[in-house]
Amino acid sequence: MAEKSGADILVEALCDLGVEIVFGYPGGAVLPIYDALFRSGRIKHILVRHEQAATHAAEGYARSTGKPGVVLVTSGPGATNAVTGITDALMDSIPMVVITGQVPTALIGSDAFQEADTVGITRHCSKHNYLVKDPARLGAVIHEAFHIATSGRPGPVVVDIPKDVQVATARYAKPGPIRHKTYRPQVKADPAQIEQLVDMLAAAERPVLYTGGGIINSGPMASQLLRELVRITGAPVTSTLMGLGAYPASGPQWLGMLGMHGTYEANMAMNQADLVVALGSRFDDRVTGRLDAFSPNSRKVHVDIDRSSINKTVRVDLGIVADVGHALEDMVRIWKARQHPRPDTAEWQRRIAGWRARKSLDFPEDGAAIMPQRAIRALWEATHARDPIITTEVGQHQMWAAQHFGFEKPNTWLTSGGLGTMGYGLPAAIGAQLGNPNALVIDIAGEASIQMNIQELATAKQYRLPVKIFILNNEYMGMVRQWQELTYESRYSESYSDSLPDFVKLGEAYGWKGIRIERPDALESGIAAMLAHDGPVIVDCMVSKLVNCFPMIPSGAAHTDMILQANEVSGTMDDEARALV
Ligand SMILES: Cc1cc2nc3c(=O)[nH]c(=O)nc-3n(C[C@H](O)[C@H](O)[C@H](O)COP(=O)(O)OP(=O)(O)OC[C@H]3O[C@@H](n4cnc5c(N)ncnc54)[C@H](O)[C@@H]3O)c2cc1C
Ligand SMILES: Cc1ncc(C[n+]2csc(CCOP(=O)(O)OP(=O)(O)O)c2C)c(N)n1
Repeated sequence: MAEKSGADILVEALCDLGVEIVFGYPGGAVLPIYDALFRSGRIKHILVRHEQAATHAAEGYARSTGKPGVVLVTSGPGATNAVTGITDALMDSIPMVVITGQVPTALIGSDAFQEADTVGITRHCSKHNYLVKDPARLGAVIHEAFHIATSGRPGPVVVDIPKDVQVATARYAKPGPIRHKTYRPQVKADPAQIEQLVDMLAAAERPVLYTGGGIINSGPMASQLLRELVRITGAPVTSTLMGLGAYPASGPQWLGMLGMHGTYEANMAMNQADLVVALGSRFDDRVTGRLDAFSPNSRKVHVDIDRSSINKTVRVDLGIVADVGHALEDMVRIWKARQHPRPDTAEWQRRIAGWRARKSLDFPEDGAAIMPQRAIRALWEATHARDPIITTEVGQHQMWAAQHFGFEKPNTWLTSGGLGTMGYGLPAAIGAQLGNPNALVIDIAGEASIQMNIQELATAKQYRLPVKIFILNNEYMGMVRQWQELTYESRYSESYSDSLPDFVKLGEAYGWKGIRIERPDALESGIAAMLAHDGPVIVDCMVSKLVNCFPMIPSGAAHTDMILQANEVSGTMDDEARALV
């Protein structure tokens, strides 16, 4: 077997792993790899305009396709620019492999040109990382990196490759199945625990399924099984921000999202439940609110592939380590084998209907200006038949999208949940469009967030990607302004953008079509014009400036202390609920 350079080994290993697309940006410390990519011609390289965008594009590709995203950046600033996206992928459990160039081995530690301690910097924000010093190990390391990124709880893995290792030669053969010494994620649950869970579900009078991003991670089958479990048990379903689409928003048992900006019915059901079954969700603080008041009367079960997630913030009565897809399959099988009838939860459903009747997502209209919630609903009306993929930036627009755009399918909602990274949405849309060339992909944005990776307009243009950006332009960093209004007596410190670009002209400068929507009566026609154009379009939708996003549970408050609208600031708990707490 002939020897090859480390760079050629890397490219061959990526091909063996089925990698079709790499998001990257070149530099001195990765030139041998760029040369190997050029000579091979087997992998499509997407040249982004900033390394942070490469990582978010890889996340968007991964979340929308289920395949790992791959990133290639140079040493020093290339690697440090990628750190935000690596951290984002860790927080949201996104499978990603990031290849970074490093200065030659002999220069490591000498403050060489463009040297950064990439392994040190990414130690706490990656699932695992490597510094490869021997070209003979490179092939095996790449295969192992993909195994770790995609198995168990998915996450980002960084492989730092010094330039001399890219040039030196060694032999490479595709390895067999990876068997790591210590890393063995548990995917099948203990059968006795699933039996116990089924017993608990059959006996519950007020059950709630609290689903999360883990169901999306597990693959489309898990969503199908969740739907089947709900059909046979009749249990109501809520979801975290990260799990939207796993159960359809049009489904009969759908409670809506829970947590800080969740619906009244979802949070009240969690508060009053006698059984909470967490399926691939992690009891995030935006979900639990005040911990000692979180679902005080329920028994709790947590199904999670990451053992360390269980009992991390909320103590549960039954912790089940498993891939949630396998656990759901076992639950459905056992429930059916026992021929359990659908439990009679009529009384529970009646109470939920009462909470739902408060219509917590309703909003007042502003005759003169476009209400942002109305804009999201109009976007949904015009596009839902095409099953669009929606990405977002971070802020009020993100929450309004989560509340008002009904998601029916998994892998169609891509958002930065754990890190809350402004600048995520446009590159994520680019990655999603590349992974789903025929899909309608829309980034719902705020005018502040979109500027954080605005340079990526050029990337979409270069690769002829018909991505749409829909900006809800309120001229404020709206989410910051809302917190300032509610907790700092409306002292709007630095949350107004005095100088904004003309987004229509900016889009045109990059070769995009630009559309401005200014009045409520132009909303539908503006959206239609956006959809009619088969290239990239940026829409600057001017919305009512001072609207707040409700419902809202103030940070650290209990689910029962929800603000429904500005004039209903507390005490939304109904008498029935008050009696039980
Ligand atoms: C401005 C803003 C406001 C927000 N408000 C809200 C809000 O109101 N409500 C809300 O819900 N969130 C909100 N979030 C998001 C929040 O910060 C968290 O990101 C989110 O709640 C976490 O979702 P999750 O529990 O589904 O966990 P994820 O981060 O998706 O983690 C998934 C969990 O499932 C496990 N898992 C992964 N794969 C599998 C598998 N195959 N099988 C089994 N388990 C698996 C993981 O180990 C992990 O524990 C907000 C974010 C922002 C930026
Ligand atoms: C990189 C980054 N910096 C700061 C923040 C804090 N932050 C959260 S929301 C927000 C304002 C977002 O404004 P905009 O994009 O206009 O959206 P809006 O809330 O108005 O819908 C800020 C600054 C963040 N989430 N990410």
